[in-house]
Amino acid sequence: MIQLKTQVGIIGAGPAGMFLAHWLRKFGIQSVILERKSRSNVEGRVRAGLLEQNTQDILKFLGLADRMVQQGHLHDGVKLSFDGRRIRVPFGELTGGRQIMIYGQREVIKDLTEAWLGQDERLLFEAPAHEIKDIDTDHPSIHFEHIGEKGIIECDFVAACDGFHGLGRKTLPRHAYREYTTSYPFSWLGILAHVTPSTDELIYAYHERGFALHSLRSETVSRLYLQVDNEDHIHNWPDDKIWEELAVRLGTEGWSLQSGPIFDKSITPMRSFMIDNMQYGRLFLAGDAAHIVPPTGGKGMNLAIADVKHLAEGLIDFYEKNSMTRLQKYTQTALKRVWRAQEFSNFMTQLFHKRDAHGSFQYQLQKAKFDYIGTSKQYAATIAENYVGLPFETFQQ
Ligand code: FAS
Ligand code: PHB
Repeated sequence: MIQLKTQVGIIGAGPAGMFLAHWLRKFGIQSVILERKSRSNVEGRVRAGLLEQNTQDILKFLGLADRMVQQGHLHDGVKLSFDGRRIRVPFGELTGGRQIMIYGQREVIKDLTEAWLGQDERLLFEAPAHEIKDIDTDHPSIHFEHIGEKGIIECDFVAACDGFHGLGRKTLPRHAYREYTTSYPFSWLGILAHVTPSTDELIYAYHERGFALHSLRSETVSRLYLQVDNEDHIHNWPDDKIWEELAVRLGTEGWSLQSGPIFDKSITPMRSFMIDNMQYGRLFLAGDAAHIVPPTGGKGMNLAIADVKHLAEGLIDFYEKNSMTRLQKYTQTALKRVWRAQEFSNFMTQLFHKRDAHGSFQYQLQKAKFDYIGTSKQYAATIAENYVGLPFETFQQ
């Protein structure tokens, strides 16, 4: 039996778990991280790519931003297309200088994991947590298994950073929260390809054949997405068909899409999900464990990190001032941003995805919104400020 004792037991070595562990360490608070998958599995996941201004600032605050600054791509605007007409929404002039950084989630995870293990801190891979006990006492525990051996972590707090399919939300008493969920009648087919990006900024495109997004990872790797039906299958999409469809949907006058060898492709369903209570006793949820947003707004990972800021500050107050006030308000504080991100992600998803017949009433509403972004600086500013990430002060009124 592995017996560990710490201040904060963390389940999950994704963005939420790793950011929390580093933030607590910066203030001398001990934690142990349990991760059910292997290190290579976690670091190999192809997921998000867009870091909000807040996330960039937090990485710098934690002293973990060096590689992001060297290898990331700062963007000062985004391109929006509708039926082949393209406009640009600038960030800096509309948000007082805030920008996004394109730097893959897997790179962020590699940086945080390397830094954590380099400090000889405790992180057990292939160590699934099976049960969280005594969350309504001041001595909760996490029961896990690691390479065939049972284990227990005794701690003051449990942070369930274990994603949508994790243990944390399942441990909350069912009466303690209300669930909200919306599924969308489409999915995203995502690819990574060895080809120089055909754009210097992201392109979100509505087309009568469906949505497409051109993102990137480096000067030689492009990241692109296509709207597909939920029942579609990756085997229906050979590389040349993907490139052909992307070129049509992203096309605009005087522009062409470069193609290249695809080295990763997958289909991800779209959903909005959340619960209205992210804590119970000494158990706290952060990130996808408590909420899922459609990736159209590039919010998923950034929202997880925003939760961590509030949870870390609450835990620091407990250990430094013996105050539970911030922890008691954690859910209330975090949900303000979560609802804002849910609304923005839903707005971007409804605006750019094909749902009704071309020319239908729904289509005309989408086109009217798009046209308004192109003519109203005020409306464009709402898109810009939500996209780069609203400052934390916004929610402190
Ligand atoms: P994560 O799911 O990243 O991490 C949870 C961790 O907990 C996992 O490593 C899991 O193995 C571990 N775990 C679970 N149960 C456990 C247990 N019982 N014991 C121990 N460990 C356990 N967001 C964007 O912004 N843009 C995107 O383009 C985008 N694309 C995505 C594509 C896919 C396929 C998916 C699934 C998500 C995507 N997201 C995207 C959202 C994604 O980036 C999440 O928001 C982000 O990973 C959330 O981080 P965490 O909350 O840490 O959860
Ligand atoms: C990505 O680069 O993977 C990405 C960027 C913006 C999004 C979604 C995904 O909205």
